[in-house]
Amino acid sequence: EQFLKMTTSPPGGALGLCPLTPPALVGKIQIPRVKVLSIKRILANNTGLTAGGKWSPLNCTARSRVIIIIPYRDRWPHLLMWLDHYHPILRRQLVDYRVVVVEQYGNGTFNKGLIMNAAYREMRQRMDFDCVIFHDIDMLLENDNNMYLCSSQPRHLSPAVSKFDYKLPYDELVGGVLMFPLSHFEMVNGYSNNYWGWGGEDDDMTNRIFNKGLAHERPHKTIGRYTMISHQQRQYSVKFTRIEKLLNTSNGRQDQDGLNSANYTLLLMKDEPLFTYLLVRVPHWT
Ligand code: BGN
Repeated sequence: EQFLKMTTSPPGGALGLCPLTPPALVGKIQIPRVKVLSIKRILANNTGLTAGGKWSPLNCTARSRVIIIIPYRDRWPHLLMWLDHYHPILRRQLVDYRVVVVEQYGNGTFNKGLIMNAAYREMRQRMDFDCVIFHDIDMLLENDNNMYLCSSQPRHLSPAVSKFDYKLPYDELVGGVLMFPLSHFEMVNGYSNNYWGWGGEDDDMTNRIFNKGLAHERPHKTIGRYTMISHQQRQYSVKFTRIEKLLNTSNGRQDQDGLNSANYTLLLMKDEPLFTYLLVRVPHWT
């Protein structure tokens, strides 16, 4: 009988597609103010994950295979909160997903765009997926109807953030949580590698998206709501005028500066129980 079961329902194929609105969704999610977390405790609440922070639905075929890339620096407590918050949500959403945390080696000036490109390229070489989400570590989703599943356009999942009073600061903003069908992320040639320090790499991405004739969509502001964990605002490392200048000239560089030119060395890749960890070295900023 066991054999019959296996031959009549091969993995994936014979199962129906997962519902667009999974029945386990709860809608509004309470964000606890303080929570004592440890990897052990988070693991206890998230049995059934595969090493590397992977999961896929058992009883239906997921609509999309998603990797979530989190650029990381110096925020261990935030990472614990992220993992504790999102693993259960992603399972309720019946997403086939993998969580990828990418850290820049050393303490030189941070280059978020470059390490996000690096993580994308490394994962692309190693597995199949069709949807990629770039996720700030400090953003906690307040409503699980905001689905982590690609549609036909790039999608800015975080239009309403607590820090900005749940109002979009400007219409071109795509920072926070941004999702792409694979083909679109490759069409825009990923992120620019030229933004060192805080700020601007997301605005550059907006230019890239428009420049290729794409447009970002958004969930309704009642659903695309996030609590931003409070922390000290990072400072610009580069003169504001330099970032502005880069932004104003970004369109001409798009096809030479991005995924196809990301210069980095992968130092380590490790499947942790709750996430895949990548450590990359990037050139020094001069
Ligand atoms: C903008 C930043 C974005 C950031 C948003 C929200 C710049 C470019 C300056 C020319 N843009 O000001 O990177 O996501 O604020 O915090 O700094």
